[in-house]
Order: sequence, then C-alpha cells, then structure tokens
Amino acid sequence: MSAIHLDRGDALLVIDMQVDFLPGGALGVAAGHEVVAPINHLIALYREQGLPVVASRDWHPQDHCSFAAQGGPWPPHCVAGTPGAAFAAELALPDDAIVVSKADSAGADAYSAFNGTALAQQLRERGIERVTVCGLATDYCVLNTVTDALEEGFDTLIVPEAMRAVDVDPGDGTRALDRMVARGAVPVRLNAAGMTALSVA
Ligand code: VGL
Ligand code: ZN
Repeated sequence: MSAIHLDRGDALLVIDMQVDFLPGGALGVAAGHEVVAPINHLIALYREQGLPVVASRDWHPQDHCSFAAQGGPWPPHCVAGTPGAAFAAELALPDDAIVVSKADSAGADAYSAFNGTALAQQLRERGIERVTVCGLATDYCVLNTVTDALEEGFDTLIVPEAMRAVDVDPGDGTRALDRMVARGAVPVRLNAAGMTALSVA
C-alpha cells in the first residue's frame, strides 16, 4: 500500500456537508455524521501544507425543480440561506475555504460541484492537478463530482470512509464507488500519517 504524497497541485473537495444531509435533516443520509471526523482529519492534512480546501453546497431556491411539490424526487432541502443549508456545525472548515454553491436556479438540478459553477477554472487558476473528494452523498453529488473531475482532466482520489450514500436502492453507494473506480478514481484510506492508496491504479 503506497503512501500518497501531497504537493502543491493538490486540493481537497468537501461535498455538501450540510445540515439537511445529516441525520435529522430534511434529506438526512444514514450515518452521515460519521464522516465529519475523517473529513476534519483531511482538512487538517491539506491546511498543514497550505493546500486549498473547497466546500460545495446544494443551494436551492424554495421552488426548486428537484422538490416533490414541483414533481421532483426529493423533499425540500438545502434552501439557500436556511439553517438546513448551512454547513455542519462540527465541520472544521477553514476561514479561507473556497465555497461553491450549486443548483441555485429553480429550473435545473446539478449534483456535480462542477456543473454550472466556476470550479474547474478556480482549480486551474491555482495550479491544481489532483483533487481528493469526500462528503455526501456517495451515490449523487459525490459520484457526479468525481465523474466530472475526471472528465475535466483532474487526477482524482476518493476517500470511501469519508462518504456515505443515500441508498434509495440498497447497494447504490457500493455501485457508485465501483463506477468511480472504473472511471479512474483512486480510493485511499486515512491513517495517522496521511493517506494510503487502497488499490494501485
Ligand atoms: C444531493 C440529493 C439531492 C447530494 C443533493 O448532495 O448528494 N442528493 N440533492
Ligand atoms: Zn439537492
């Protein structure tokens, strides 16, 4: 198992760690709170080296097309500016985290943090070549963000212990991880010293 060495081309992407996606929230992901500690560990690793931390957030208008009242699949969640849309209180986001708001117009949904945002450009401006992705939910916003990161040409590490799935159908999360790996994402695990590759790409 080879150690991952972070360098100046690395950035961390923390996906949708919002109150509504944690247990008790409007679209609570089972055991979602369990990822707070590993994500805080990741944030500390990146900040120690002065590397950028990006935090995406679902940022919907109250009549968003993904909500059931508009015929969409989800209960209302992450309405911009409401307490449910806030980042989890226990999340140790640095003051200079780059916040990316997505799916913020009524007529379109966007699971990927790259979809309809300037994220790819913001990363390239900083010389980022590799991203590490963690957060919620494995089978929606994480999956789509990872797919787009690879398509945009970023090497992509994923941290399974720092993600949880909605699992509308049992196994969705596992299948999403398989798809990310099939597309070229490299799964890593955390240890006291940093990160280790789980499999050789
Ligand atoms: C998400 C469902 C609806 C996510 C966002 O962040 O994974 N899932 N909106
Ligand atoms: Zn949403």
